[in-house]
Amino acid sequence: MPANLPPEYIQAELRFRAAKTPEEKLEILKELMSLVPKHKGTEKLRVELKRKWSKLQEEIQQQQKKKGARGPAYDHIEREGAGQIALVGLPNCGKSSLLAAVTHAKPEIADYPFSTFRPTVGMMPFEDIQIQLIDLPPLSEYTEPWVYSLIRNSDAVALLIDLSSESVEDDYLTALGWLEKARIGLIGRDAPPRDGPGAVKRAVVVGIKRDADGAEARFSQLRALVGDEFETAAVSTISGEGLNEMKKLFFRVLRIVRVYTKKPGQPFKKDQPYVLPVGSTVTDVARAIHQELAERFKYARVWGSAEFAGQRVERHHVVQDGDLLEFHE
Ligand SMILES: Nc1nc2c(ncn2[C@@H]2O[C@H](COP(=O)(O)OP(=O)(O)O)[C@@H](O)[C@H]2O)c(=O)[nH]1
Ligand SMILES: [Mg+2]
Repeated sequence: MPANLPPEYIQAELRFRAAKTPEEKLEILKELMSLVPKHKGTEKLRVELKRKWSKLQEEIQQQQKKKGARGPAYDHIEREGAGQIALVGLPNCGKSSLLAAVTHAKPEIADYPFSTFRPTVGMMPFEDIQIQLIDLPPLSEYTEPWVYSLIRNSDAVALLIDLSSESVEDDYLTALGWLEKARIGLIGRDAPPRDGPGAVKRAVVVGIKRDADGAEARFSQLRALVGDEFETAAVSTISGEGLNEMKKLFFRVLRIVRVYTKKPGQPFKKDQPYVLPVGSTVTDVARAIHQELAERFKYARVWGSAEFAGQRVERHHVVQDGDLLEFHE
């Protein structure tokens, strides 16, 4: 064994030997992999660890097949709030820091890769709604299938690119490459809907660590590469710059509208919106309140998207974000 391994590695190695289940071993192995310094002298060791990693993966999969198990419990995360966005990116790009910056969640943040083993969920307040964010382990050759399941099940993806990296363009293409391998395609907010093969997710691209030296030029490079395909924002989780703009993009990529309702004769009060997909009609809003109302109402008055405030509109009128509706039965 090379002599220059950090003491944490030796400690983890001891725990690895003592671990009983392959799942336990796998967790510790990931730690070991993150603790090995990357240089020529550790090359053999890193190959050896990767080999062990594949073997353990296989072992776990075999076991699960026998048990008929469907994989870990976090294959699916219950949707909460107005929509669910998966934070996706290469190791160490700042996913966990971003979650911590805009929600109350406390994910583990570290300056070494593979610090996130499990999904962590946080609710991001945006104006009068909450958007659910999922922090995930990074995209890499070690990414476990459940990570991709969570991405597929999300409403949209935020692809995070580290602006302190010397290779933003490569990083971007590498990240897309991993997703593609898992049969996940990304499209922009306004792209026409597209069918698989595999899953197709709406996405935004977020350049992170914009406070780093040279980040501005790298963000320009990234934007040139992304073109019109995705909306982009540049943020720093340290200074907080760009976070507000990013939140707006997150809201936009979910393609939702907020609609407020009131009873005839009641005063305006903008709170507790109904959240519906873009393209929803007045009838869809009524249905969100009550199926019976959807059948029963004769017309609605709309403040916002109608030509005149309080204009009477028919059932198929498409509502816009921020509309206020009054149903008449
Ligand atoms: N300069 C700078 N560093 C950041 C920023 N966000 C995260 N980092 C650092 O990047 C490293 C990786 O962060 P982490 O959130 O654990 O990344 P993850 O592996 O993608 O979850 C840590 O050392 C963070 O302190 C940022 O906006 N600016
Ligand atoms: Mg992390």
